[in-house]
Amino acid sequence: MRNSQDTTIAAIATARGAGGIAIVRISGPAAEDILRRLFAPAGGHGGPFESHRLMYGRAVDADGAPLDEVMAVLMRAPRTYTREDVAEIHCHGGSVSAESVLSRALALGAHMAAPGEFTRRAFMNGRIDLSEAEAVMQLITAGSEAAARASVRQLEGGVSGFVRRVCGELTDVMALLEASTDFPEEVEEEAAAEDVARRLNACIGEIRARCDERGARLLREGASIVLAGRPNVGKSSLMNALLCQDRAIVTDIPGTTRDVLTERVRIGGIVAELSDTAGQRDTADPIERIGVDRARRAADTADVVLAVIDASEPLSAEDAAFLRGADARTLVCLNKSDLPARITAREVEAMTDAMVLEMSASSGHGIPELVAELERRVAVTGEADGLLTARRHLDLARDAERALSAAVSSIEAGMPLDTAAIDIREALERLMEITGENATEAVIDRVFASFCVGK
Ligand SMILES: Nc1nc2c(ncn2[C@@H]2O[C@H](COP(=O)(O)OP(=O)(O)OP(=O)(O)O)[C@@H](O)[C@H]2O)c(=O)[nH]1
Ligand SMILES: [Mg+2]
Repeated sequence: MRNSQDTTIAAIATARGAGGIAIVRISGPAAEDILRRLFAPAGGHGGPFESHRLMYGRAVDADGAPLDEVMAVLMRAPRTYTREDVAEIHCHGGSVSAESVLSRALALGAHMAAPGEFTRRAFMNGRIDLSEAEAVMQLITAGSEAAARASVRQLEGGVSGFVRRVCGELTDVMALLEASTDFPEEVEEEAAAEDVARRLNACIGEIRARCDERGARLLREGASIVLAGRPNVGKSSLMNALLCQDRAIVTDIPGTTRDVLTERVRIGGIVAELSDTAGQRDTADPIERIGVDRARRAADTADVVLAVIDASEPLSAEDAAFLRGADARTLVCLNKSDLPARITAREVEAMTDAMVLEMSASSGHGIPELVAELERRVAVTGEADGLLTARRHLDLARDAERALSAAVSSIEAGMPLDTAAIDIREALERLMEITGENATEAVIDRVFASFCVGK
């Protein structure tokens, strides 16, 4: 990695393609000098640029010929994204203008920025910690409102605050342990051990409360909801009703759907993948059989399985088998409530612990209730308290939790207190890796490698 003290970097910060404006960003000690040489403010005043003030003028090439009509701003350190001098040139969108301004900045001595290098400089210069830097990228790639909210909270120090608090407590505990090993005559060992174990258990509790693996996965990847049931019960019709569009083919021929058909929907502030599947039945048709297998696999890994039953027909052996296989993920959809009923919700409820909802894909009756129940099931609880959402953070927090549990066990087994100290130090190191205080260059490289250029 270049030494960020001496080099100046530049990149196009906006997405490629046609758009209203494109922004070239420059950061480093030469930012002001480069801006002066490639930007001519309207009115041609020769004085120093005022910091943090947007100026109108032209970007010019080496001969002073105009490249584009632009807005430019110089932001002097330290009140900037990187804590270095930063210049931004707002060009017209599309690829040509920003590319030519960027080329000019590079010709004037800037280096092309590596992916995430601006944010890396913000981290290196101590403006943000590693978890906050990661939040920037999570926010850019968030697929739902809930994921974006969690990223903003992390960006505002939600994760860092939690790490700092637990590390502070563990550092205090370490001091207590050191006192009891250094001055054994002054510390009552048994009372100290009890106090340490109690405080470590409190830290373990706090870490566990942040590690909701399911919630984190739902935020990162969204929930998967699978429509399943025997042929012709109305799975594809319900898919279309939930998507509010005519997506899946619906016919009165059993076995219409052959493959798994997946669409993204927004439910309860998170993104969900809703899948329609082939009707479950024994079949000699090899293509349909593959579809039936795929349907089973999709249902096996889903967060919510919508087990669809046709209420206008007597319960079949396949329906009964389906109800027997119901688990906590299952929601029974008793469809075709607009037709005369051959099965009632009460009869189905008697056969399963799963919730049963009556509905009609044709008339829309019961669909809002189905959506509300789906929202309830895929909603992420605890996010307001700063759930850890990044895989890296969860793994480190789990390692820390394991080390602390080992410390508590050794104290409870009556081992000397300095044995526990080794585990507590291990936990401290893992936690500090989350915020980057104790992260190796390799870890930092890995984090920033996933960034886009210009951020
Ligand atoms: N009256 C009524 N008919 C429905 C309802 N839902 C679906 N149907 C009809 O039932 C038939 C089968 O619907 P589909 O949605 O194709 O059923 P499916 O479960 O996807 O069937 P496969 O793809 O064969 O497994 C069609 O003729 C639909 O119009 C409903 O709520 N009420
Ligand atoms: Mg279908």
